[in-house]
Amino acid sequence: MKKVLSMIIISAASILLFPVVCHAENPIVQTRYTADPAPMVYNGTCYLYTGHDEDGSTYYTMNDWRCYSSTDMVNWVDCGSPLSYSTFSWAKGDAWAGQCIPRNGKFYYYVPVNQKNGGMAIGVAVSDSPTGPFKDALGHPLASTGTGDIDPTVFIDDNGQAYLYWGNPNLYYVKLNQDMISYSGSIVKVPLTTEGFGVRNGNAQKPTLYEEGPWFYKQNGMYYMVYAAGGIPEYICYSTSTSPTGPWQYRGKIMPTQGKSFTNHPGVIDYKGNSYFFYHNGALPGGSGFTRSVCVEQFKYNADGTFPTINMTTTGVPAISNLNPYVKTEAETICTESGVQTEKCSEGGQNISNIENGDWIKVKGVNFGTGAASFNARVASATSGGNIELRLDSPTGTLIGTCSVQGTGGWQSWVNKSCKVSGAKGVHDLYLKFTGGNGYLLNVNWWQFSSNDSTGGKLSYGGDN
Ligand code: FUB
Repeated sequence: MKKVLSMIIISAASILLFPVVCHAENPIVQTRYTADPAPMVYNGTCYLYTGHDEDGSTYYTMNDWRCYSSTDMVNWVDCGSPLSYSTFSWAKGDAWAGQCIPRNGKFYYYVPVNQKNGGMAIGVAVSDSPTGPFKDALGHPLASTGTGDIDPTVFIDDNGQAYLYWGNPNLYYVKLNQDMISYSGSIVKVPLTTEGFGVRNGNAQKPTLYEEGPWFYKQNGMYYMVYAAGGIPEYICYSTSTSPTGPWQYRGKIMPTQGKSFTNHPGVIDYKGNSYFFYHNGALPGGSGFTRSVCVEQFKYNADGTFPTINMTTTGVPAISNLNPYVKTEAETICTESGVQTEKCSEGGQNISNIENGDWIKVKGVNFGTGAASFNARVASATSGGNIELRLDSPTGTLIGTCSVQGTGGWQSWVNKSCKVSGAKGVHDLYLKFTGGNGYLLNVNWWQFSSNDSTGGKLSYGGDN
């Protein structure tokens, strides 16, 4: 998706009173449409697995899943596509809402796909890495009831018993075996009672609020089932239980219907002492119910463990820590951007691509400490290149250096380029702004500053990561 400009919020009052341009940090991902967030914390990093609405989708055209990671909750690294529906030889499409979980050094990704012989079913893929690649663990579906087998959510209880819940309009569960790719007992259909899942008025077929997109977890001894509710348009409700298999008690609405997407889909985690609520809406340019985008809000549980009301914002969440510019940083580490895309890099991971004159990336909360001396970047260009302007706090902010890039003979022909930097001290939002002639200018794989102290940044950098 080549965007004209990421959402820019400029209130009339702020134009008059403060000449500050504030770029929205929700949606989290702006380089493509994403949906159905499934956050996972592993080894101190927050991974975010998402679905991927294809550009121009008019009915859930979704071919693969995407993965992003962050350690500060504002700058997200694009980890590429860990899994596609085509990984499952028995599937013909519809890479809908899934969830990944770690166990015994492996990662298990539960997803719904449309079977070649018809109907959605739950598959499971496995990998040695949270960012994949994942392989089909079975060569056939893990679970199928024949009715609405979508939106799996997985949780491992303190005693090691794992549960897989899923479904629309029904809610099913199975007890997974230790191997995470088989289950014991039969599939249980959860009774959707009004005590458990609220009351939906005027729909005899669906008398309770539960719709789809369950998110199952435990917090302070309480089991939570958070889910999309109410039909079209959806909102997010939740139920709780003292047991992993119910009975459930309906606890109310968390997020009202807001934004341009008629579906919504929750994902809830605690990370570094904060609680986060992920969801999707249609807030990117061109956004709709079929071209959605994942967002996140920070929240605090009430003292009794109930949820507050959470509203969608464009501001996003506060940073947990600052970014250290004196270590190699993947160029696809993005808070917000304008016009840039990401693609698979021949040197591993992703690189930023399709960069034209005026495009930029913002990396939030970069701590230059006592000062930066130079900037080094891994770049490639099949044309005659362009410039990377390094600016502070806005795309037109203080210029601290310009790295000039010439043609390298190919979009994946990588070379190192460096330039001198001055005037970068303390904490700033860093903008990489790209300038040059017509058409695509250059690609960037990674970048790194060096400091003007003799410790190579160790002293210069505040060290608050
Ligand atoms: O993304 C496709 C479907 O839309 C998901 O499976 C549902 O939860 C809804 O978000």
